[in-house]
Amino acid sequence: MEALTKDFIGLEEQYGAHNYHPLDVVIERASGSWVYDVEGKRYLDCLAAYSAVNQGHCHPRILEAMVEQAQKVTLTSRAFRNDQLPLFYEELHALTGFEMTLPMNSGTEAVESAIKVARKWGYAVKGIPAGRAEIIVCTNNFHGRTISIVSFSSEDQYKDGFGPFLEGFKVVPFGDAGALRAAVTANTCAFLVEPIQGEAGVLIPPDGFLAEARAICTEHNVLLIADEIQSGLGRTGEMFAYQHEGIVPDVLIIGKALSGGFYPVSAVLASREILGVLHPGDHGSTFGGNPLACAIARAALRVIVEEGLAERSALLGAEFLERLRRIESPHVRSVRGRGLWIAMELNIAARPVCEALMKEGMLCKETHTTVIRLAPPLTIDRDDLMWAADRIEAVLGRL
Ligand code: IF1
Repeated sequence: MEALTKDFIGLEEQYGAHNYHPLDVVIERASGSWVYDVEGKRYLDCLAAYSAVNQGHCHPRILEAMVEQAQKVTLTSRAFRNDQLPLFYEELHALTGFEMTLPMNSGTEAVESAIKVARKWGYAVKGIPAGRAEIIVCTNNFHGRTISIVSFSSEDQYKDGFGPFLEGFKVVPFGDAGALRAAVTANTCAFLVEPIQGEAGVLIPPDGFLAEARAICTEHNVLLIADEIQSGLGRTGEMFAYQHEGIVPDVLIIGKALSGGFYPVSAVLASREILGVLHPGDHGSTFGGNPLACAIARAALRVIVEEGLAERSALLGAEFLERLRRIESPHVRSVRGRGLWIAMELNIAARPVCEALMKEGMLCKETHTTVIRLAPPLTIDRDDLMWAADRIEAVLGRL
């Protein structure tokens, strides 16, 4: 390891909380699909900050919007109105068809907010007895890390040492519509689901699962809440992953690429009947809906639409998947994916493979010990993508 890199890592290990185990690359700058470390070495980014930089790093149009807005006004608080928030609302409505938006910051906050809205809707509209609302979630879910969200995690580590936990959640196997149907009671207010599970390793549910979940929710007056924080905004080859099954959720949660990686921006979208349960003082956030965030998000959405990033994801993703499936290696168990969101399931530990790929100039991250998750910026060049596949083939061939 070079001296400069070592110094930065030393400081981080000494003064920072050790809640991560990052690869030992210290990034100093980035552009498009490429990042550069403090030694000046470049790497192809095949993670895209877990899909927060679908638009590519430091996209010039988003940067310009950010700088321009930062010179005008950055934060007003919601005590006053600002001129960016209404335009952000209007553009989100035009893009998604949802009637209303609740602006927040991190993805976790948006999920928390959706849970609050769903419960309140359950009492105020559905008529669930006070304090009895239930929300159904899936095994292997990942929706964030607050106490309420880890309360319904099926991953032991995410809960270990953080109790006592919140009540009111039921867990059903991901992809099992029968189990969902059986879990619904008169007190169920919502079913919260990732249309494709990210942290679980790009797990795609059986065909028809979402459509059936939609039907069950409609039949029992249960809100279908889609967490598209990672799967949304082009990643899977559609603007939103729920479009693959031709359904529309009642509540849509977005984040990550909503800012193209410039700033934490998230949102909860729903109908007037649902978001209308919130009245002044019920919920809020100092930074949520601030003019800087809104200007950035507006530019980030424009880039996704005008550069056809969902279509790019579908086309390049299909080609990449096919190329990866042609890799003949005893170490590869299976390759799955949708759009430019691909998981290679290995028969060996994935971490050393990611470390070897880093040495070859390509960055990606393991999940669940044996899975390599690939999610490059949707703006990636076709040649760079094929180069990445060659690197993976070479590294697997050497092991
Ligand atoms: C980390 C994972 C990915 C998410 C979905 C909500 C959130 C996330 C579907 C919360 C966040 C992030 C969190 C980040 C790494 C990353 C991740 F491995 F942890 F699960 F992408 F797969 N819903 N996912 O994927 O959004 O508050 O973080 O903005 O290090 O925890 P957030």
